[in-house]
Amino acid sequence: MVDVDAALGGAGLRSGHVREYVRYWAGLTGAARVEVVSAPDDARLIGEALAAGEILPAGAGRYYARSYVKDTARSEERTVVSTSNPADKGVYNNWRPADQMRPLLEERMRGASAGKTMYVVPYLMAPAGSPLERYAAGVQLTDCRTVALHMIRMARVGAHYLDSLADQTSFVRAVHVTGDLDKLGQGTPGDQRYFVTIADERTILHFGSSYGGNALLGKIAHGLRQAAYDGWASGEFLAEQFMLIGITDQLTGKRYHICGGFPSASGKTNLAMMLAPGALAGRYRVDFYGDDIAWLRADPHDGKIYGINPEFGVFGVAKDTSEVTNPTALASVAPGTGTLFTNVAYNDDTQQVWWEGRTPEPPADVTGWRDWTGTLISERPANDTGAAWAHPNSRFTTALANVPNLAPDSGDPKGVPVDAIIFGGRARDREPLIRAITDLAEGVYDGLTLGAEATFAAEGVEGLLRYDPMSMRPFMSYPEGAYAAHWLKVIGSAASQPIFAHVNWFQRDPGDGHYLWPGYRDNLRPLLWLLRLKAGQVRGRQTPVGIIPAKDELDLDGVATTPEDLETILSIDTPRWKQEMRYREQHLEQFAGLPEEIWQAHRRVAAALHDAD
Ligand code: OXD
Ligand code: MN
Repeated sequence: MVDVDAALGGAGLRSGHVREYVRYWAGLTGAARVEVVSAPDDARLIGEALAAGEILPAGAGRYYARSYVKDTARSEERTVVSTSNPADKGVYNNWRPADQMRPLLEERMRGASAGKTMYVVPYLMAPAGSPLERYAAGVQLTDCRTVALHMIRMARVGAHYLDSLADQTSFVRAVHVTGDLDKLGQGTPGDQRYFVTIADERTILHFGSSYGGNALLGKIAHGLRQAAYDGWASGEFLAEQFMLIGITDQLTGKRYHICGGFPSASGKTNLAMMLAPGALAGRYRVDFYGDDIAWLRADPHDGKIYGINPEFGVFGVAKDTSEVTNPTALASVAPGTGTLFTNVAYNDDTQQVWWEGRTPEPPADVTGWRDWTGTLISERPANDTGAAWAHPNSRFTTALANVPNLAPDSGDPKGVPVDAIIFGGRARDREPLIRAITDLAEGVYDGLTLGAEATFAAEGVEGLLRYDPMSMRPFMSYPEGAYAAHWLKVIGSAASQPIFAHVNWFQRDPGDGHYLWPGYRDNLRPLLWLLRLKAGQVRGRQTPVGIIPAKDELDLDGVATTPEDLETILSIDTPRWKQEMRYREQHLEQFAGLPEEIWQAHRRVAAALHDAD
């Protein structure tokens, strides 16, 4: 039996509650050793992981890892939210009783770390001193060293974060056991994996993966699922899969902050890391706060909504990241940043990495290049030459401090006041470039009906989006009706409320399919319009689905667009919207206890569309 007290005491982890927790799981999983991890251990752990062949060098101060081939993405089907209260079952949270799931996970985890080290990773998902600090502390136990290395990049990691807690019991117990990846039947009817958040016990039990969102428990399981539940149970805050940016008008000195949710593949990270377009760069600066999670609370003193990014790093999708789409991301993973790449292509000889979209064509000389599975490109089977070199969900993991335009006040424990909340999904028609919503219930309604084009035709219904409420569908931890009510309560309690907007950078010409808006840096322009609208400097044009910019209100200096394309993205396709309203009704009807304000918002929009004829 491992001497847990000696290991924890030696590392300065004094809390009796933490010791009891570690003792229990070290015993159950049968770990051979226990080791506490703090951020300064990074260099040593990197050295050990290199020596063990778990990671490879990817140029100066960067590293590369391949995951097990059947362990490459977050698994939604195997993810469960548990509590002791059946009323917590929602449409999306895959609720199961805690008294059923805990024994099941304990059975899977029993003895499963035999012979391995259990890394004890004390962490904080918020800047220290945050008003939400009591919801931010956690201790992840993991039997995988690369997971510990990722956690050091993605969370504030150190024993002192736990020992300084006002309430020593208030930490999330986050247990990660990899299991024998070869024998878990991933994706088959006999799948052994389970990723469970027992939300009312603030306990996370993940078994059967050492990859990303399944294994870095501070991020999604704690930062989103558990925090959303805590925010609701305490009535204090919202935890959302949102990016958060700052915009500074260097002429007036005013600073603005915008957060917002985008379903996957709708450009959230690119937007979060956006720079001002050349023609506007002299006046506006865009600062980065976070690309994936924001916690929002109303401040009782000044009546504003404050947002914080609880994370410490970026776990970004590598595919399609280039000088054109996201130069900021490339700078953030430059040599010397300590970046960990996962499942991209790797060159044994040069230690370079590459992924689809990094450059228009893969390296011409394939010498030394291996794909993400480790197969030499030169030795790929003849029928396999067209397969991607990098996995589509390959990633880079880098600390926020490496992002060149990280906001100077990103570590402010209070967070930053939020001026606007935006939603946006990839939609080829109907959704204009931007429509602003000034009514709270209509804004929340818009978030609840957020969707993006499904990647495959959904049951043949043309125009049907895959709805992804607030971009939280995979992370919902409590019922949707209560979720909507909590949104109305938290934002409604602020004396000065953010403006809402829905954006879409992805409208296409129905004829030749070209994008009607250039996107990327130019996306700053509609956001500036939104801030001007909020300040009463422009009036826009009221439509049944919100206020859209009058053409002369958008600053288009230097934008490559045509008057025809602009006309389309600044107009409302009423027949398509009427069709959409029927789908929305079906979507919302699934949610028990949806507040009457949301239904009223839906009926108001439907009536306005009706009257628009
Ligand atoms: C996700 C992520 O899965 O951020 O959404 O990694
Ligand atoms: Mn995400």
